[in-house]
Amino acid sequence: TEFGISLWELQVWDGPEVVLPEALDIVPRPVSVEVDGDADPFILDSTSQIVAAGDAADSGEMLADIMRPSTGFELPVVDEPGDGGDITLQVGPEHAVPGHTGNPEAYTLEADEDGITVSATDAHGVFNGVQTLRQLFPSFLEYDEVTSGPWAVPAVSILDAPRFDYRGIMLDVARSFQTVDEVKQYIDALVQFKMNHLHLHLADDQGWRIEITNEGRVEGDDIDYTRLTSISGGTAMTEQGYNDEPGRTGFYTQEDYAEIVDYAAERHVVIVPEIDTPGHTQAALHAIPQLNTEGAAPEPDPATGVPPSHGTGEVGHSTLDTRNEVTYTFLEHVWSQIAEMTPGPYLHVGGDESHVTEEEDYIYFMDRMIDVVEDLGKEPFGWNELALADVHEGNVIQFWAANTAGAELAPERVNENGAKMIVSDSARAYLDQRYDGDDPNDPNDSVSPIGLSWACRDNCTVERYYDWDPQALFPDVNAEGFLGVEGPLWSETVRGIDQALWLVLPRAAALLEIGWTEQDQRLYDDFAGRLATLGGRLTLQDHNFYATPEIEWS
Ligand code: TNX
Repeated sequence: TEFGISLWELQVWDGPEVVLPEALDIVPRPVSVEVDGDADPFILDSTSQIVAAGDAADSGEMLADIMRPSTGFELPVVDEPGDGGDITLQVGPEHAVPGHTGNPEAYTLEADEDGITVSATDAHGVFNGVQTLRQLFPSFLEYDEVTSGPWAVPAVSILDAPRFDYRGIMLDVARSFQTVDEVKQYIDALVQFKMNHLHLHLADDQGWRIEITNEGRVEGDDIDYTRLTSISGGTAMTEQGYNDEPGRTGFYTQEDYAEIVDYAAERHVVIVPEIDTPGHTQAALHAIPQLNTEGAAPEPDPATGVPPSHGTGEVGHSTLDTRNEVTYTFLEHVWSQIAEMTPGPYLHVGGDESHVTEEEDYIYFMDRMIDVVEDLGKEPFGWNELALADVHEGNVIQFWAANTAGAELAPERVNENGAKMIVSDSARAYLDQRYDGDDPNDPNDSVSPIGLSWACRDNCTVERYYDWDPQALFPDVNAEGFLGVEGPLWSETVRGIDQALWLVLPRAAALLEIGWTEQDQRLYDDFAGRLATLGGRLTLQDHNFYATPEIEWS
């Protein structure tokens, strides 16, 4: 053309390059970050105090616990300001965050030479602000031995609030067990990226991980519930793919579970317990003879003519007998004990891949389970197959794969029945997938000796896991129908916390940013830049992660 540019170039030019403002190295990216480059930084010193009264006190103590070992400073947590440079955490109705009033997770953070102040209307907001503040200090803040400073924080003004109320990560302890301490480490590693729900997959074909006692059995119920863990607490996944170690066995006593719930709650994390039903129930059927009615007998494997055995990776062969009252006696007892131990609002009834349950039986079962859970004062939660049932307002549908039962009905259930949607698209949010390579039996095919590959084949990179919009997947679903996002870690190939964290990080950080940061504030290159310094932090915290070559770790 006369301007010297070809038409082709005109067509591919799609507007000015979008550049996001500086966000320091904070993950997830806050709503707004204003750095005052001319002002002097805040410098923590040996006289500094943490001022945190009332509802801010717990976050103050937690921050002090992180900072004392590395700084060597005393850092007393006090009610009133002292003389040195202070970190002030404050909670009160007068600290409503402009534009986000009423959101208990919103906070502001102001730092200058004279001090740092984190303010919010709720303890959860201050806790979130503290997670941000950790990332403003040098990485060695996270180390457990005294290191020299200076412990400087740039002069900055931050205002922040989440996009979604639910930002979850799942841990499958059924296929392979994780101890209480390992679950705590998982929580520690993920709360710094503002995870606020931990979904525990407590029962599946391969194992049952939560103690249920016989206390409170209804009349006529002769089931010995202790067998669930005395028998199926001792089973687990057999080896799979390159991971030829069998899964780890074990279970949580009710005290263990309470310890996890409390540890999570102190960090503003809600536990979402799942007992997967009516399929994925070999472990329950194995332990409880009464459940093995004629209607629960597994179909023989068409290839071999024998029923599929316990402990293999095969799913979809088991079902509870949906037309026998013993099933409901059993589940009402199990759920009433779990409800009692679970302060959070949700009980996850599973519902995925019930391939040997007739559809009408499945619907009958789920309609009843919705009532069971609601009668316990809790909100039913299920994989997208749950959408086949007549879900009620507020029930939660967890979308996982488009070509599965219920997936097509889910948008209608949200718009018409008032159900809520959690997006866990397997092709972009499944944390059990190998980072690359799709042959699980060939270690040379992939950097990932562990992990499955069915959901995103040989491209499950950080970029792919970051660069999508959960709402865009469902353009017809009302915005208020989206509760949030969750990244599940299935454990067929995972053994122990180091392997779990290796698959989860850094992809969970990508997913948690999707849950926190508005879509128009998210660009992969910008995220990759902020993520770069977090590898060092994770190392100093002793949390394993995959140092993917996609990121220029600094
Ligand atoms: C499908 S996702 C399952 C799980 C497996 C997972 C492995 C879902 C609701 N069901 O039972 O562990 O694939 O990626």
